Amino acid sequence: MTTLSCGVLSGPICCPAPSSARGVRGAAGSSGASKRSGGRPGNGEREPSSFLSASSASASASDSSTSSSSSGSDITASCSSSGVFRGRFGARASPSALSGAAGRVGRGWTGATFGISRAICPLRCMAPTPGTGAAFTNGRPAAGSSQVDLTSVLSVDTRYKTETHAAASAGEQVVEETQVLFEANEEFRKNALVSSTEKYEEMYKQSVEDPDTFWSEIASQFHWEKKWDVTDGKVHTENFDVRKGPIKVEWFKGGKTNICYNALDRHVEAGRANDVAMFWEGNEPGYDSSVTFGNLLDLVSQVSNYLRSVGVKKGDAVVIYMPMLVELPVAMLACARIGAIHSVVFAGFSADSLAQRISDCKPKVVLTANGVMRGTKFINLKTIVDDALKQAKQEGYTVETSVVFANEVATKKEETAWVEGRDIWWQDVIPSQSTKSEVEWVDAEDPLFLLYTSGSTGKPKGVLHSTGGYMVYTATTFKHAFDYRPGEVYWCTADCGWITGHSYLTYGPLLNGATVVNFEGVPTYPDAGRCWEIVDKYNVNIFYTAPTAIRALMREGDKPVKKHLRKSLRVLGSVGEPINPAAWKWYYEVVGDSRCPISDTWWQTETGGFMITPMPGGWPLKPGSATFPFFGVQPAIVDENGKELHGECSGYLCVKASWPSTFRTLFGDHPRYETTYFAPFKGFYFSGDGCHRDKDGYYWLTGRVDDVINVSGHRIGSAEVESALVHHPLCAEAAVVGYDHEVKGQGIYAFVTLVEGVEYSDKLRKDLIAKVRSQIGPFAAPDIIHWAPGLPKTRSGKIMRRILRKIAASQIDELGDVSTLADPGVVEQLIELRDK
Ligand code: 6R9
Repeated sequence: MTTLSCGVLSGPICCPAPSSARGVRGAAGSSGASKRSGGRPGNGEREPSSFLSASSASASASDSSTSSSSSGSDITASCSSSGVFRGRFGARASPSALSGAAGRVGRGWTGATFGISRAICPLRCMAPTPGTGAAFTNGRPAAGSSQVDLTSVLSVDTRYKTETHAAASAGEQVVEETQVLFEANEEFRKNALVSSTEKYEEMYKQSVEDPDTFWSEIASQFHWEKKWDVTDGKVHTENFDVRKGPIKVEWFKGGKTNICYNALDRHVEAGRANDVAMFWEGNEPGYDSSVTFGNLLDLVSQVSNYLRSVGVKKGDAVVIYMPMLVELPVAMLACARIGAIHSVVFAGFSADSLAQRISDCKPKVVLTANGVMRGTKFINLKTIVDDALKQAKQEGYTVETSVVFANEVATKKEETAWVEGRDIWWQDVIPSQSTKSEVEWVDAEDPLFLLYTSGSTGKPKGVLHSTGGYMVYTATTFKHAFDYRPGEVYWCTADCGWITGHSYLTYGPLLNGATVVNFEGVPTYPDAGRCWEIVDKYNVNIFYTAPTAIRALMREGDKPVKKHLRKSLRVLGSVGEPINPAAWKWYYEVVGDSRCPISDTWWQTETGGFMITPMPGGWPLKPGSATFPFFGVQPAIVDENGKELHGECSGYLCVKASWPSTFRTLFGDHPRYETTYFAPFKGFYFSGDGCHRDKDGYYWLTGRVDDVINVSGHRIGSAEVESALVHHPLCAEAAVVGYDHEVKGQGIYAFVTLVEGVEYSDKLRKDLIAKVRSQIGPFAAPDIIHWAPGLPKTRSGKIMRRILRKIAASQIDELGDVSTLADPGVVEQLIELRDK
């Protein structure tokens, strides 16, 4: 048996102070925020956030001075060609800032090479189409361009209809940026899975021209108890066009398989039972364990047998609210093994959020733990679950069984609140189960999991993924985007509460038989070198994290990195938000010693797997660009009228056709699935992101264009935060927007109107923040509360968020036309109150 998550917490633990208000980016923005630092979540307190929320990491030094890098680079950088970079951070990178890299190359980046990248561009029609891009200039609507006309969409959320374009126009600053290309050296390229642009081009072409053959060949490498149906040579059916009927996507229908079998049994049967499947590293250094594929299969089988014993059947939902113990992926795989649908809720969400998700999917069982330590902070998960189950009961749904993992490292069993008859200790019921568990063969189209994500309205969306296509796609993307080689150790820092933890901590790597590192803690505990200590400890070859974590670590300087060898690192990855070139360069030069390509992977909860991503060695990288589409992905950049733009352009990022892991619906709300994603631009899946394609065909994601704020890689709907704020009895109205934040990417900026006669005070500010923490979770707490006696509204009563975004960004001279406001005087008042 394995020794999992046991031991006793010892010794005093010190925690670095959280970042101060200096974390706010933007000239005037920073001063405003610093005056409001009292409004931030409690001093010295660490957020119970996932690793990806490195925002709460300690910070001292300002900008890290990136050391000029060492020799021995495997990836070489090439010299610059001027171009336009559209990044959220807009900071001008002088050519000299990047010249260290360029200087090492000794090979000029020539037009000839651009020729190659143009040739490989899957959207080969690179010549700008006159007129089509006219509405945008570098991602912004050109002067005089028409406002987006989304009024024709099928009942899309009203706010979305009116605000999409405003958000896009309020978007990123466009700056001239020197584009430096980073190219893998000969040796790396020679051994890469996709070793040349020609190979990519050839495979990409087949994947879009004949997706059925392309994906069937890959799918055949998995175990199928029964092969899928083939109709007229097709293994998939789809309708992406609301005008042609209901949106529908199916891949490998009729095929019977099991993702757990493919992720575990298949490797055990191939003689790999004793190979390590997962290294678990606890929050506290010294607490760790390793689990072989054999161990993992035993554990999963035991949990699945238990679930069966309490009546969980194929198609039933199971909610998992657990910290990053080995038991979390185990619980997911156990559900998959018996055909149950898992719904993992990030163990940083509040009781209210958990209750909402429980009431929505009505699980028979909730799997949880009594508590967890994250850094120096103890989080009492059991009381949150108790609260949530009470709330769900009041709303009419009663959970019969709550299985509680006794996490002795964090808290004592005796100190855990208990509801007799409902609660049961994990350790009392799981280890006694048989380690043999029959596999439930499910249809490729049977649901695998539900994962809630924020949208532009208050109610989170239950994104539903099915089994077969998701399995094939996550495995294939993992392999290619990280150029994975058998035997390599891979570390993804994401929590399983987010899609990254599903697709690239659990399913993708395990399907490939990779050894995964699962880390319970935070990147800066006990110090800023923790990540690199872990990299050396397990000889991590592939390291995948989020820009927010990179920025937080970068602020600590190079020393904590250089203290550790990091020789094993071969490929780095980034996910969750656009990575600004300064962070990219630091990650590349300091963390990767200028040796490791960075896969900046663009994708979403909805897409299930990588959509636009580098394939290391396949083509040169541009810092901040996710580069090119994955096999089978057909991106389209459209203008506000839904017209596809060609060549160099900016607009709304859509996808033209299905890919195997397309989400199939929103749980219990197919109409919302259609109106949110397929109605805005007819014939396309709309991602909600803005995007620029440069003259070489590289894709640059520029952030959300809807009312979703991306805080430390976590999607938070502004409506969700607003709804939490107005729950406070003294809050009359709230409007929430995002603003640039140095570490978190975006911070939450809330304009709040109090009820008549109530005095604005610091105490109230804290209470409002506390309200959001308790309603959604600490990671959604507003960074800034801006008192607003009035909000800028049109005569029809719609809040003009465009103006609020400008005020939040201190771009007062860019407010634009305010004459259509019911009361233009409100704007003046808000500007005056900015620092109050
Ligand atoms: C995987 C994940 C999705 C949103 C997405 C976009 C942003 C993710 C990105 C990126 C630029 C990248 N995003 N990866 N933006 N470059 N490499 O994060 O899923 O939580 O659903 O968020 O995150 O805005 O629309 P999810």
